[in-house]
Amino acid sequence: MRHDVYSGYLHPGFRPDPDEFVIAHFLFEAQDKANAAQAIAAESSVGTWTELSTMKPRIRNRLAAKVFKLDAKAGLVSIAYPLEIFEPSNIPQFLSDVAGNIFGMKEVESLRLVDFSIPKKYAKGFKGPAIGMAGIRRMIGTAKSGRPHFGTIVKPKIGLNPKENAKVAYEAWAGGCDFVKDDENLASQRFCPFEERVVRALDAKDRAESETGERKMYAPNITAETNEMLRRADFVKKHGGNCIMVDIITAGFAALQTVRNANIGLPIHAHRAMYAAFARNPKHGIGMLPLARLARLIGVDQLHTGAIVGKMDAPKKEVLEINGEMTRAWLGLRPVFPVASGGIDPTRVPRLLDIAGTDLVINAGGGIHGHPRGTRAGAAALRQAFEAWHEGVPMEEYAAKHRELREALQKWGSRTREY
Ligand code: RUB
Repeated sequence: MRHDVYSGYLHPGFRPDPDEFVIAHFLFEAQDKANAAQAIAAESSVGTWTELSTMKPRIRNRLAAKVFKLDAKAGLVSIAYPLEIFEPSNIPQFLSDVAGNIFGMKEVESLRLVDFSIPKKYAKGFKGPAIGMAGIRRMIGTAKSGRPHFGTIVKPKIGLNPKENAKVAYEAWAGGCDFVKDDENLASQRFCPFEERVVRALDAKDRAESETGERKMYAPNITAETNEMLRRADFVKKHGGNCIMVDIITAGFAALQTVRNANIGLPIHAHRAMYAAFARNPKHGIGMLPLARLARLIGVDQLHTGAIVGKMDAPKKEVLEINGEMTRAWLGLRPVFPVASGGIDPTRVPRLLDIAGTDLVINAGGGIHGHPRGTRAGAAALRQAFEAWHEGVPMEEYAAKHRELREALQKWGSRTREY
């Protein structure tokens, strides 16, 4: 490949105005870093592998992306894209620019989108969370206490029929869960049709609410073809539901945007199944932070961001950074409630809270339904683990007077030290 084709994209002294440019930061490896950095800028804006007879100075001068920071030693490059190259309100087009062909270019050996920023006026094309963390806290009644929310994923993740599903959900709420959700691969299979599942689970929710005096949430997974998702979201709304869940990565950001833009008025719980295909390799792909920013921009209200102490790869530093970004002010969009999920059981709760604080939905599936005395006891143990932490009492000491936590410790306690 001739190198000079990619020349002219380096602008070391340039300071992009954050109100006029999209700015993306990449980590990368390449034989010739200066050339590769320019190849990235070119391919994601006006250029390609050869000179073009069709190129006009007005195009090149106005629309070319600019490499304004290059640290060849660290393999870091920052690129500024003029806002004009982005269609308002179009996330797929945003990704085709900033995170499109570039990952497969021969000039780069590996490339990872680490973070990005966008001008406020571009952000205005997106709705952001309709309810957000504060709104969800108001729904459940935890705005004052600021305690974490306790949730569960009905398990087994597939296979229960609607009646069984509702029974498990009821037990979880009755035991102390605020939140019950479907799992990512439960949609509307023959053994558990969506409509019947929702109706029965919402009946169970009403019953649990009147028995406990607490407000509860249920997030049925509406993930499907986009029109079908809208139909399912509408069904949930019409039947008095108070949340919907979308597998945001497998469904796709455009589909998520369609759901959000339909203004259903229910919080969107965002499961991130498949995100690790982009984000797990620390050298290549799209990091969870940029994915989380896109989800917030479009408008999810709760987002899986990693459990740190659980079964999934979720490095502490990265999760804390994402949770921090999701809950702080950003472009006037409501904060998103971070969800810690995957391999959580009651015995891991104090450590999780020490690390991640209380602005958290703590979700446990196996860690509740795997309790020796079943779902209700598992949910109670999860809350007891929080109470112990909240009161500053060592878990083992608290467990002496709390049977459910004691039984959880007997089953899982020895594994806690692994993390
Ligand atoms: C939870 C579970 C979820 C994970 C996904 O079940 O498997 O799908 O939350 O991971 P369990 P992440 O509690 O039995 O492990 O939240 O990191 O995306």
